[in-house]
Amino acid sequence: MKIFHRHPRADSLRIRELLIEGNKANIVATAGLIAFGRGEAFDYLLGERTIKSAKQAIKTAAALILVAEHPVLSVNGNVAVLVPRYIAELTKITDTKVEVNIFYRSAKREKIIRDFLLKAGVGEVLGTEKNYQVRLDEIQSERRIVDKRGILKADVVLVPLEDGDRTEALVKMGKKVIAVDLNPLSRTAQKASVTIVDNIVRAMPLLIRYIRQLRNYRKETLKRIINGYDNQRILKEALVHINQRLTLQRGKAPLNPQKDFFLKPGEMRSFPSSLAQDR
Ligand code: PTJ
Repeated sequence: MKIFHRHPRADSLRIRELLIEGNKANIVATAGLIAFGRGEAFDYLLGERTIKSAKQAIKTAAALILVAEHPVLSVNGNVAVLVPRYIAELTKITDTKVEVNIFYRSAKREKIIRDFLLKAGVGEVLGTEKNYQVRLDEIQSERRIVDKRGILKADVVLVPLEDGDRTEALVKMGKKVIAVDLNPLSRTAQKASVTIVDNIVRAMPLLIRYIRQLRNYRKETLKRIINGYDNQRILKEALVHINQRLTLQRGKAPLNPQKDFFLKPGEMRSFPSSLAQDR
């Protein structure tokens, strides 16, 4: 599909196209298209930009990756198609290992994602070789199968577009978990050690920039950044930001959503009341 660059939703349309193409290539799960719909709605509320609190989370994530002994980036279908070049760059400028770990798991899809990442310039992709796979009892979903050389021994795990169960389990195992999730209310966002409330397509390039900036800093300085970070405050700031944007919109809204859209149980109306008055 041709996307006009001046279209007000051009970025969003481009992401949709990438995901649709990725779905046709069996990289993105069908549910991955729905997952982006949810993310997109939150991005709209955030104003489709990296807010100040997200920048602070990204800076802390950069510091965490730099002080880590075994940092690992867990890649699913959506993440693979949206930011392949930045995944490759992250592995070049840090010791981060890349592991394919998917929710809608099939050996065939894992290998397709691995090959896609290798083609994008990632040197080594973990997670697909049976002899290195182990099962984590702490996790219920198919994501429990992890690589001995990767997530199992990681001290810092970056988990973009994640489900809550695994984040909680990884934190319980003593790992620092960095989540990227546009929904500040999701269980992943609430449970992670550092939550980047931003679109992965904006967060990854900025993470790379912060890593380049911080990599010559002394470890003590990086640790100070990490120790001064408060994830609950960052989440609250994202919610305050959304709330302020919604409050500013009030008064401009043509309909009163409380009055017009929330029906009582059993009530069925074909038209919102304010429209019905005009008929
Ligand atoms: O490739 P698989 O099989 O591992 O499946 C991947 C999906 C994404 C389908 C799977 O992890 C899933 O079902 O995720 P959820 O539970 O829908 O959660 C996805 C979260 O990511 C939601 O909270 C969305 O708001 C958020 N999200 C979606 N797109 C983006 C995003 N966050 C940041 N950037 C995005 N582009």
